[in-house]
Amino acid sequence: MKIVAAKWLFDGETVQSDRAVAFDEKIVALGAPEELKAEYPNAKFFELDSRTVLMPGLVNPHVHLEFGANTTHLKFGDFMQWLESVIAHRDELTEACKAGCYKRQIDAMLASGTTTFGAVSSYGKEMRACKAAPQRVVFFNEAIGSQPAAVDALYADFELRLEESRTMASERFIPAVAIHAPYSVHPVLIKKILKNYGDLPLSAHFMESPAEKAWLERGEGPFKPFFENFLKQTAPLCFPEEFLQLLKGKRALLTHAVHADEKQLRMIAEDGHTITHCPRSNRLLGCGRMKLEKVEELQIPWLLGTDGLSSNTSLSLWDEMRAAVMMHCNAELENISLELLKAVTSRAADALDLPVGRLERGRWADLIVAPLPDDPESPGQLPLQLILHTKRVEHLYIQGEKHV
Ligand code: MCF
Ligand code: FE
Repeated sequence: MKIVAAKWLFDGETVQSDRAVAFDEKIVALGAPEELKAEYPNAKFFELDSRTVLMPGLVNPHVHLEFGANTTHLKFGDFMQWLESVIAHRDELTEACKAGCYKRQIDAMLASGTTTFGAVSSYGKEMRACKAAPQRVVFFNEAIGSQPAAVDALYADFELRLEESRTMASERFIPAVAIHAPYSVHPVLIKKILKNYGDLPLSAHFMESPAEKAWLERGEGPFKPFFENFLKQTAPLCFPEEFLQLLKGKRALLTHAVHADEKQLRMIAEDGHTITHCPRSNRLLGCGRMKLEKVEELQIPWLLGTDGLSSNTSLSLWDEMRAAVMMHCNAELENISLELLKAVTSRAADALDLPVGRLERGRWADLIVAPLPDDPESPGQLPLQLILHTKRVEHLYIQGEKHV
């Protein structure tokens, strides 16, 4: 067993000082350093530098590793133009991203302190790399396809990938389901998937762009010619509310929700879903700012995701937190900083139903130590200072094993 004592500690909810954590694979106790030393005299004792913070490892619930080769291929600024560029470069980009490319992304996440990530996968090509990752991975097998005639074939392909991921299931590799979006997945396919795999963790993109809103709510906007020309489809598959109705009874992670209106947000709140906020992706794809204040007013739990390198420049949750602080420019600084730290630790763990994200007895010892540039003047500013300055972590443990 190890005991790590810290001048500063964030337990997933609050900032504390002069505390220690005793752990092996799991956290055994959180308490005053001298008390823990006395209680576990045989444990190895470490005292951290006072200019560091001990905290739970970060949880990134939404990343697409398949598009990790993108730097300058995809067009940023407008969602439809981005989507068209994804379709044009999809094969080339996914071909360019092989084992080394997945590993680079996994290592970058590790170096920045991410101990759990949710990998959204459309083809399953990165399954092995995710299985081999040191992190805990929720592997979201994605279903996509809107043509009724293709439902059976799409389901069969989805099922193959899902079942393959199931053969790899462990404490550190959790098979899960992603429904791409309300505009791109046929309701019959959604029903079939949820009937057979409704007990697995569930994620879906929802109300991301102005184009999605115009199409789903009014059958108008730039999605109209897109669907007519590419897929001979003249009307949307379902209204946003009908999509949410299909998910009723599940606790889904809904990604983006930038253009969800009050009624839809109320449904999300009532049905117990969570919103994964991806501020940099939203900015780069021309989707705008999610109304964080409305989401908080309705008490919808919100998480923070990086999305993939198809709509971002890094997979660091610290970069994402910095962007969130800047984007939500009317939010009170100390408050949004603390909320962001909770979003990437305790709230994300709760939403994924994983026993991590809090420094609490019985949880997996997925821990990080983040450096501070100097001694903080006041604990109230510590979350903000941490967010403003952190790039890499000094130490990282997963199930008590040191990886950084
Ligand atoms: O979250 C972003 C933007 N919204 C939708 N999809 C994706 C995002 N990043 C990657 N994607 C993937 C998605 O999984 O791009 C494809 C899907 O496979 C879009 S549909 C051609
Ligand atoms: Fe995404």
